[in-house]
Amino acid sequence: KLINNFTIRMASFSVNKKAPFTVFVEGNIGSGKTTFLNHFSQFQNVCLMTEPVEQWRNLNGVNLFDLMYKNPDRWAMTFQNYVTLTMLKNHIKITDKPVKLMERSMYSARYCFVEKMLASGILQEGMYHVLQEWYNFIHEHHQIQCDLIVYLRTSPEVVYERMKKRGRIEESGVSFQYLKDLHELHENWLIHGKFYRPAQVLVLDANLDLDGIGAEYVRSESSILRPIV
Ligand code: DCP
Repeated sequence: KLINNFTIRMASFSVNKKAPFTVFVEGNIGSGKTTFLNHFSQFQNVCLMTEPVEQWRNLNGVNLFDLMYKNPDRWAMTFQNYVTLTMLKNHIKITDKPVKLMERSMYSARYCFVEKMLASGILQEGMYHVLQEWYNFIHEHHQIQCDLIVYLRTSPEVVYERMKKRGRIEESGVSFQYLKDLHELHENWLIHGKFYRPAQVLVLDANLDLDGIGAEYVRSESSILRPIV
Protein backbone atom coordinates (compact mmCIF):
# COMPACT_ATOMS: atom_id res chain seq x y z
CA LYS A 1 0.00 0.00 0.00
CA LEU A 2 2.85 2.31 0.90
CA ILE A 3 4.45 1.71 -2.48
CA ASN A 4 1.13 2.37 -4.20
CA ASN A 5 0.70 5.67 -2.40
CA PHE A 6 4.24 6.64 -3.29
CA THR A 7 3.69 5.77 -6.95
CA ILE A 8 0.48 7.78 -7.05
CA ARG A 9 2.14 10.77 -5.41
CA MET A 10 5.09 10.63 -7.81
CA ALA A 11 2.72 10.38 -10.77
CA SER A 12 0.72 13.40 -9.66
CA PHE A 13 3.97 15.29 -9.00
CA SER A 14 5.14 14.74 -12.58
CA VAL A 15 1.71 15.75 -13.91
CA ASN A 16 1.56 18.90 -11.79
CA LYS A 17 5.17 19.92 -12.33
CA LYS A 18 5.06 22.95 -14.53
CA ALA A 19 6.87 22.68 -17.86
CA PRO A 20 9.37 25.49 -18.42
CA PHE A 21 8.41 28.39 -20.65
CA THR A 22 9.98 27.04 -23.82
CA VAL A 23 11.31 29.17 -26.66
CA PHE A 24 12.56 27.94 -30.05
CA VAL A 25 15.13 30.14 -31.74
CA GLU A 26 14.77 29.80 -35.49
CA GLY A 27 16.31 31.40 -38.57
CA ASN A 28 18.40 30.61 -41.62
CA ILE A 29 21.93 29.22 -41.50
CA GLY A 30 24.14 32.07 -40.23
CA SER A 31 21.28 34.14 -38.82
CA GLY A 32 22.97 34.33 -35.40
CA LYS A 33 21.09 31.74 -33.36
CA THR A 34 24.18 30.77 -31.36
CA THR A 35 25.03 34.42 -30.61
CA PHE A 36 21.43 34.95 -29.55
CA LEU A 37 21.62 32.02 -27.12
CA ASN A 38 24.94 33.30 -25.79
CA HIS A 39 23.29 36.62 -24.97
CA PHE A 40 20.94 34.79 -22.60
CA SER A 41 23.75 32.98 -20.77
CA GLN A 42 23.87 35.99 -18.43
CA PHE A 43 20.51 34.90 -16.91
CA GLN A 44 20.86 32.12 -14.37
CA ASN A 45 17.26 30.95 -14.62
CA VAL A 46 17.46 30.10 -18.31
CA CYS A 47 18.32 26.64 -19.58
CA LEU A 48 20.19 26.96 -22.90
CA MET A 49 20.00 24.08 -25.35
CA THR A 50 22.38 24.60 -28.23
CA GLU A 51 22.01 22.66 -31.45
CA PRO A 52 23.58 19.19 -31.38
CA VAL A 53 25.98 19.95 -34.30
CA GLU A 54 28.89 18.35 -32.42
CA GLN A 55 26.92 15.10 -32.12
CA TRP A 56 26.19 15.21 -35.86
CA ARG A 57 29.92 15.70 -36.43
CA ASN A 58 30.98 12.77 -34.31
CA LEU A 59 28.77 9.73 -34.03
CA ASN A 60 31.28 7.15 -32.83
CA GLY A 61 33.90 8.82 -35.01
CA VAL A 62 31.64 9.27 -38.07
CA ASN A 63 30.97 12.84 -39.28
CA LEU A 64 27.38 12.56 -40.56
CA PHE A 65 27.21 16.32 -41.05
CA ASP A 66 30.11 16.24 -43.49
CA LEU A 67 28.80 13.15 -45.28
CA MET A 68 25.40 14.82 -45.72
CA TYR A 69 26.96 17.74 -47.64
CA LYS A 70 29.54 15.64 -49.52
CA ASN A 71 27.19 12.91 -50.69
CA PRO A 72 23.62 14.07 -50.03
CA ASP A 73 21.88 11.41 -52.10
CA ARG A 74 23.43 8.74 -49.92
CA TRP A 75 23.52 10.46 -46.53
CA ALA A 76 20.81 13.16 -46.23
CA MET A 77 18.22 10.63 -45.03
CA THR A 78 20.51 9.17 -42.39
CA PHE A 79 21.50 12.65 -41.31
CA GLN A 80 17.91 13.92 -40.91
CA ASN A 81 17.02 10.71 -39.13
CA TYR A 82 19.74 11.42 -36.58
CA VAL A 83 18.76 15.09 -36.37
CA THR A 84 15.26 13.96 -35.40
CA LEU A 85 16.60 11.77 -32.59
CA THR A 86 19.00 14.40 -31.20
CA MET A 87 16.35 17.12 -31.39
CA LEU A 88 13.77 14.94 -29.67
CA LYS A 89 16.23 14.31 -26.84
CA ASN A 90 16.57 18.08 -26.42
CA HIS A 91 12.81 18.61 -26.60
CA ILE A 92 12.09 16.18 -23.79
CA LYS A 93 15.09 17.07 -21.62
CA ILE A 94 13.91 18.04 -18.17
CA THR A 95 15.13 21.20 -16.48
CA ASP A 96 14.39 22.83 -13.13
CA LYS A 97 14.81 26.27 -14.66
CA PRO A 98 11.64 28.20 -15.46
CA VAL A 99 12.77 29.10 -18.99
CA LYS A 100 14.18 26.82 -21.68
CA LEU A 101 15.75 28.32 -24.79
CA MET A 102 16.32 25.90 -27.66
CA GLU A 103 18.36 26.49 -30.79
CA ARG A 104 16.10 25.23 -33.58
CA SER A 105 13.54 22.45 -33.20
CA MET A 106 12.15 19.39 -34.88
CA TYR A 107 9.80 21.75 -36.69
CA SER A 108 12.47 23.59 -38.70
CA ALA A 109 14.03 20.25 -39.59
CA ARG A 110 10.65 19.11 -40.86
CA TYR A 111 9.29 22.26 -42.51
CA CYS A 112 12.51 23.77 -43.85
CA PHE A 113 15.37 21.31 -44.35
CA VAL A 114 13.44 18.14 -45.14
CA GLU A 115 11.04 20.01 -47.45
CA LYS A 116 14.02 21.52 -49.26
CA MET A 117 15.67 18.13 -49.62
CA LEU A 118 12.51 16.59 -51.04
CA ALA A 119 12.01 19.44 -53.52
CA SER A 120 15.58 19.20 -54.78
CA GLY A 121 15.38 15.40 -55.16
CA ILE A 122 17.98 14.70 -52.46
CA LEU A 123 15.35 12.81 -50.49
CA GLN A 124 13.28 10.25 -52.38
CA GLU A 125 9.55 10.17 -51.65
CA GLY A 126 9.88 6.94 -49.67
CA MET A 127 12.54 8.49 -47.42
CA TYR A 128 10.46 11.61 -46.95
CA HIS A 129 7.43 9.60 -45.90
CA VAL A 130 9.43 7.61 -43.35
CA LEU A 131 10.51 10.90 -41.75
CA GLN A 132 6.92 12.17 -41.78
CA GLU A 133 5.84 9.00 -39.99
CA TRP A 134 8.43 9.68 -37.29
CA TYR A 135 7.31 13.30 -36.87
CA ASN A 136 3.66 12.27 -36.61
CA PHE A 137 4.41 9.48 -34.18
CA ILE A 138 6.49 11.79 -31.97
CA HIS A 139 3.78 14.41 -32.07
CA GLU A 140 1.15 11.93 -30.94
CA HIS A 141 3.21 10.39 -28.15
CA HIS A 142 5.22 13.26 -26.74
CA GLN A 143 4.29 16.63 -25.41
CA ILE A 144 6.61 18.94 -27.34
CA GLN A 145 6.47 22.09 -25.24
CA CYS A 146 6.61 25.40 -27.12
CA ASP A 147 5.45 28.79 -25.83
CA LEU A 148 7.19 31.19 -28.19
CA ILE A 149 9.19 31.13 -31.40
CA VAL A 150 11.86 33.76 -31.97
CA TYR A 151 12.49 34.21 -35.69
CA LEU A 152 15.86 35.76 -36.47
CA ARG A 153 14.87 37.15 -39.84
CA THR A 154 17.64 37.79 -42.35
CA SER A 155 18.15 38.24 -46.04
CA PRO A 156 19.90 35.43 -47.93
CA GLU A 157 22.61 37.86 -49.10
CA VAL A 158 23.61 38.70 -45.53
CA VAL A 159 23.71 35.10 -44.28
CA TYR A 160 25.62 33.97 -47.37
CA GLU A 161 28.39 36.46 -46.55
CA ARG A 162 28.37 35.42 -42.88
CA MET A 163 28.53 31.74 -43.73
CA LYS A 164 31.51 32.27 -46.05
CA LYS A 165 33.25 34.37 -43.41
CA ARG A 166 32.63 31.77 -40.69
CA GLY A 167 34.18 29.14 -42.97
CA ARG A 168 32.76 25.96 -41.45
CA ILE A 169 34.54 23.36 -43.51
CA GLU A 170 31.47 21.14 -44.05
CA GLU A 171 29.49 24.12 -45.41
CA SER A 172 32.06 25.15 -48.04
CA GLY A 173 29.85 23.82 -50.86
CA VAL A 174 26.60 25.46 -49.71
CA SER A 175 25.38 27.74 -52.52
CA PHE A 176 23.62 31.08 -52.40
CA GLN A 177 20.59 29.41 -54.01
CA TYR A 178 20.41 26.87 -51.17
CA LEU A 179 20.27 29.66 -48.58
CA LYS A 180 17.70 31.53 -50.68
CA ASP A 181 15.45 28.46 -50.81
CA LEU A 182 15.87 27.86 -47.08
CA HIS A 183 14.99 31.51 -46.50
CA GLU A 184 11.75 31.12 -48.47
CA LEU A 185 10.86 28.02 -46.45
CA HIS A 186 11.44 29.84 -43.15
CA GLU A 187 9.30 32.73 -44.44
CA ASN A 188 6.52 30.40 -45.59
CA TRP A 189 6.45 28.72 -42.22
CA LEU A 190 7.05 31.55 -39.75
CA ILE A 191 5.61 34.59 -41.54
CA HIS A 192 2.96 33.18 -43.89
CA GLY A 193 1.88 30.22 -41.73
CA LYS A 194 2.06 27.67 -44.53
CA PHE A 195 3.05 25.01 -41.98
CA TYR A 196 1.92 24.44 -38.40
CA ARG A 197 3.33 26.96 -35.91
CA PRO A 198 3.30 25.60 -32.36
CA ALA A 199 3.35 29.10 -30.78
CA GLN A 200 3.35 32.81 -31.56
CA VAL A 201 6.30 34.16 -33.53
CA LEU A 202 8.41 37.10 -32.40
CA VAL A 203 10.28 38.47 -35.42
CA LEU A 204 13.66 40.15 -34.91
CA ASP A 205 15.76 41.95 -37.49
CA ALA A 206 18.85 39.76 -37.58
CA ASN A 207 20.43 41.49 -40.59
CA LEU A 208 21.96 43.99 -38.19
CA ASP A 209 25.65 43.57 -37.44
CA LEU A 210 26.94 42.64 -34.00
CA ASP A 211 26.97 46.29 -32.81
CA GLY A 212 23.34 46.90 -33.72
CA ILE A 213 21.82 43.57 -32.92
CA GLY A 214 22.23 43.93 -29.14
CA ALA A 215 19.21 46.24 -29.07
CA GLU A 216 17.13 43.65 -30.94
CA TYR A 217 18.15 41.00 -28.43
CA VAL A 218 17.22 43.26 -25.52
CA ARG A 219 13.87 43.94 -27.22
CA SER A 220 13.09 40.23 -26.97
CA GLU A 221 14.07 39.88 -23.31
CA SER A 222 10.69 40.74 -21.79
CA SER A 223 8.89 38.19 -23.99
CA ILE A 224 11.42 35.46 -23.35
CA LEU A 225 11.95 36.00 -19.65
CA ARG A 226 8.22 36.33 -18.97
CA PRO A 227 8.08 33.78 -16.13
CA ILE A 228 11.06 35.32 -14.29
CA VAL A 229 10.57 39.08 -14.58
N1 DCP B 1 21.15 21.48 -40.82
C1 DCP B 1 20.51 20.60 -41.67
N2 DCP B 1 19.31 20.08 -41.30
C2 DCP B 1 18.75 20.41 -40.13
C3 DCP B 1 19.37 21.32 -39.27
C4 DCP B 1 20.59 21.86 -39.65
O1 DCP B 1 21.02 20.29 -42.75
N3 DCP B 1 17.59 19.86 -39.81
C5 DCP B 1 22.48 22.00 -41.20
C6 DCP B 1 22.48 23.36 -41.84
C7 DCP B 1 23.79 23.93 -41.38
C8 DCP B 1 24.06 23.29 -40.04
O2 DCP B 1 23.26 22.11 -40.02
O3 DCP B 1 24.82 23.55 -42.28
C9 DCP B 1 23.72 24.16 -38.85
O4 DCP B 1 22.70 25.02 -39.25
P1 DCP B 1 21.87 25.96 -38.34
O5 DCP B 1 21.24 27.01 -39.14
O6 DCP B 1 20.92 25.14 -37.54
O7 DCP B 1 22.95 26.53 -37.31
P2 DCP B 1 24.01 27.70 -37.50
O8 DCP B 1 25.18 27.34 -36.65
O9 DCP B 1 24.26 27.97 -38.94
O10 DCP B 1 23.21 28.86 -36.86
P3 DCP B 1 23.63 30.35 -36.54
O11 DCP B 1 24.71 30.76 -37.48
O12 DCP B 1 22.34 31.07 -36.73
O13 DCP B 1 24.10 30.32 -35.12
